Amino acid sequence: MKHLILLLSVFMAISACSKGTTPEADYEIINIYPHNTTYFTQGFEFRGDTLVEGTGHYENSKLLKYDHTNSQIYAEINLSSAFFGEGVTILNGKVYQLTWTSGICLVYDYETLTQENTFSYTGEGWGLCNDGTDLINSDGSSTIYFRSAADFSIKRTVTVSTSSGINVDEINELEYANGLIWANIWGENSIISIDPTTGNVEGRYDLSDLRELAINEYSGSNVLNGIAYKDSSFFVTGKYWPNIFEIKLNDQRP
Ligand SMILES: [Ca+2]
Repeated sequence: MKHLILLLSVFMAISACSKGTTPEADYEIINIYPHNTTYFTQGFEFRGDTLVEGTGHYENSKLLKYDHTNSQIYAEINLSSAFFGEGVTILNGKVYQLTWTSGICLVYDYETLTQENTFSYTGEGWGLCNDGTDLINSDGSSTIYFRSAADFSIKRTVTVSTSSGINVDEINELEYANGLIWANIWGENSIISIDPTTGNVEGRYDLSDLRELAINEYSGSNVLNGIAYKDSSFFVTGKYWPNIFEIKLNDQRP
């Protein structure tokens, strides 16, 4: 691990120099934890110190609770082979897990991961988070849906767009923190922050260097996907990545 951290320091220094007009990187690495390279990460959220992760792919979708510091698994279930797991969030003692094209949101008891209920929805399921009241999901488009936790009905939507009025689609895994929605953009290895009231993009963070680090350690590392927030840090990973990176995102507010 020490060698990896040294390598990281060199890599970050080179990266910062190469940015030229942007001397300050978009983030700072605080710590690095292991991540199982068989996990095709689709949902990523902390409850206290416990990390809840949902993974995808047919016949290999899981829901897990574990200790991110040592990968000790507290609970794990396999989804039906018919389901391709997607976003995951925890609200009021329940875990909600989307499925990609099945139109089914699975609802579990948080403590036991026993499935208790299902909700149906129209369209695809991608990312999922919550603001303490409503469930918030993406579907790969530029629309973000705010839904009732009681029945998954749509309460309102926002369209994610830049200050130039350009819609941002491919919104994937989500996290709600500091009054903003944080989202992976599928395929871009970047994170944006979104005003939940207007849908305006407030900040954009290029994390592609983290994917390079992941690939250097495991060549099968896929795209960045997975944002979790705990104790003022963001924890990010990707599909099949060998690492979870604890990072501080630099403040981009004017
Ligand atoms: Ca998340």
